Amino acid sequence: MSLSATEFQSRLNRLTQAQSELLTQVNQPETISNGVYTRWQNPIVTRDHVPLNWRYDLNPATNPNLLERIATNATLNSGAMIFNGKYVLVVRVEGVDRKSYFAVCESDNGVDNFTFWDKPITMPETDRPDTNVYDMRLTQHQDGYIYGLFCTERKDLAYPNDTSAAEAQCGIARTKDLINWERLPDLITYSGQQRNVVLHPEFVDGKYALYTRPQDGFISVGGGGGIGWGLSDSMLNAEIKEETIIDHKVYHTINEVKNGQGPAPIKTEQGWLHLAHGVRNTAAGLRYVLYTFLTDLSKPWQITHKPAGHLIAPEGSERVGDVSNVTFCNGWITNSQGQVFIYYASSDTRMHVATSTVDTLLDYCLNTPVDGLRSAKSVQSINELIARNAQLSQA
Ligand code: M1P
Repeated sequence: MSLSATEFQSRLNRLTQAQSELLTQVNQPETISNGVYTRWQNPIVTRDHVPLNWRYDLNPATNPNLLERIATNATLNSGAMIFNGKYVLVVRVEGVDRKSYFAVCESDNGVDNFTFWDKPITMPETDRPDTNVYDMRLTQHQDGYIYGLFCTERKDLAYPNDTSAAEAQCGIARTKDLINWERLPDLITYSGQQRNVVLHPEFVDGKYALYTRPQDGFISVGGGGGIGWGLSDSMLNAEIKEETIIDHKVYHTINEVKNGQGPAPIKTEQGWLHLAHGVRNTAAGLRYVLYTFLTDLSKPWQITHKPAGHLIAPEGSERVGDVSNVTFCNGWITNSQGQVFIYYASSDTRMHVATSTVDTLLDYCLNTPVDGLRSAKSVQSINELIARNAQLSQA
């Protein structure tokens, strides 16, 4: 039996009202923080933010019971930038069919009321169509274009009988308006696969500079891994002939298994401020955390400061989702007041924001002890701090 016209309208009103309440909800910062950054209480983009007309056939003649026709599974790993004075995210929206696509949403203040634009991005394909596209890093480049670098995933044809054998490479597109995208050929490197590739915002030695993450296989980086660096003459046929690892995987650290550059780095007076993710294995599976480091202003491939351990790790309800125990970030924004908005996804399921400032993150990078790589060194750092504090109380 179908809904009556009144019941149909009433169900539609309830759906519309619930979404409107979600989209206009005011977000508040957590009251306690570590001083380095502040988490905000509500997730900022969830699958329930996806517009109703992307999900429901609103015609009573063809959908008399107002069933959801195209459901969303998750909203996660989003690129970010200021665009036309708005805080804009290019969200990875994942359907229940496991296919991800990109969609822009915007907010006036960067912490709440994120609303999707009218339609998802129609991303042109190359001659070899993508099976799945995800995790776009946005870079406003010195050349005047906004670039979106993302993972393009396709069936690995070397293993025709293995239905989970996949190949990840770096897809590239550019735009001026975030609506019309020009798809460029995928990045060529001489590593097996690539994920987490990010375009540096400035030319280096007159070339385009890219952060890479070479990997032997789709999930396991194998002998590869680490955050890489390479130059390309052009983005029209981007090719990195020489790839150097600038931030290695290291035994018994937060990035023992793999790591990857997050968003494009922020330029500061003290160097380029980077955000990345590090992965280690546990009995409960992989654990993804976020960490920062600073590189030299004129040599962005040289790390000058790297605090020990993670900046952000999954907490509370963030710990649970489609892929639990994950924080992942590929978008952050710094505004004209030097505030930094870190847009991170928890457990491959929903988007959050944490705020800080450029000065605070620099202080964190410059003054946090480095990883001594041994328990004894960690204790030494604590004892040195206790001693300095003791001198304070004696003074
Ligand atoms: O599931 C966690 C993340 O796994 C991958 O990241 P990485 O290549 O560093 O392992 C990506 O699939 C990412 O989208 C996902 O969030």
